[in-house]
Amino acid sequence: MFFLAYMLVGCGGNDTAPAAKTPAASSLPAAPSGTASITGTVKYNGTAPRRQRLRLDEECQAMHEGPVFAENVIVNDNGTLDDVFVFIKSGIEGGPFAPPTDPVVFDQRGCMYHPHVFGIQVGQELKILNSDPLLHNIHVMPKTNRPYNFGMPKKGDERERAFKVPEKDVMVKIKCDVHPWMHAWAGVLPTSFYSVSDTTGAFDIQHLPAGTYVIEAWHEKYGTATQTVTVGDGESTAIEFSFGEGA
Ligand SMILES: [Cu+2]
Repeated sequence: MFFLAYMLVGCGGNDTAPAAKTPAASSLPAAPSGTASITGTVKYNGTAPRRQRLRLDEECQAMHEGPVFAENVIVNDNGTLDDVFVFIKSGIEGGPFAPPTDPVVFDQRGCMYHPHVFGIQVGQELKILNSDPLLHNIHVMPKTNRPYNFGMPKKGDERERAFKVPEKDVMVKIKCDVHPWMHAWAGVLPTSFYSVSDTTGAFDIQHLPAGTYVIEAWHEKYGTATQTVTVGDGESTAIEFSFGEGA
């Protein structure tokens, strides 16, 4: 395993290192910022698929009162889609930019990942928690950054990591090698101009400079869709994405 990791680095793969706490990180220029915003909704077309019940093992199921359902497709009560990652695909030049000082918290609780889909800026701390009294294994599978994999055996375990460079395909799968139903997705970007659709299908990308942007929406099952949006200072432009059977 160590040899493989060495080979990946040796072949020019980019490292995924512990969170940077060096002065160098704060000397980076601030990310572009403005008063424009892009908001909207992700609609679901068609008949909402029934959520699949997960077959947790006994130890994990014991932490839940009732059945636990898959999070790969969640159609909200209002006919929208939850957990769609919406981000600025192009239109912001330059970088790297100073990452936010707040970490992104990623928890393992009830043998599920929380959140299921999240965004993180390059260089931003990813704080990984284990809230369960059992062993989980964090297996992070980027394509541009270096993959890694470690166990977190106890409740209260905490580890910090960061992505060093933007991911070519943005989305990084994270899974647990102990519990096959556990997986999550991180969108790794050069800026924090992203949003994840919520339980009403809404997303909201704030503090943009005026400009023309390609916005991409990504869903775990239904793939991607893009739109080009021009937004001016102080303006908020609403857009809509559609996924599903009839999209
Ligand atoms: Cu696990």
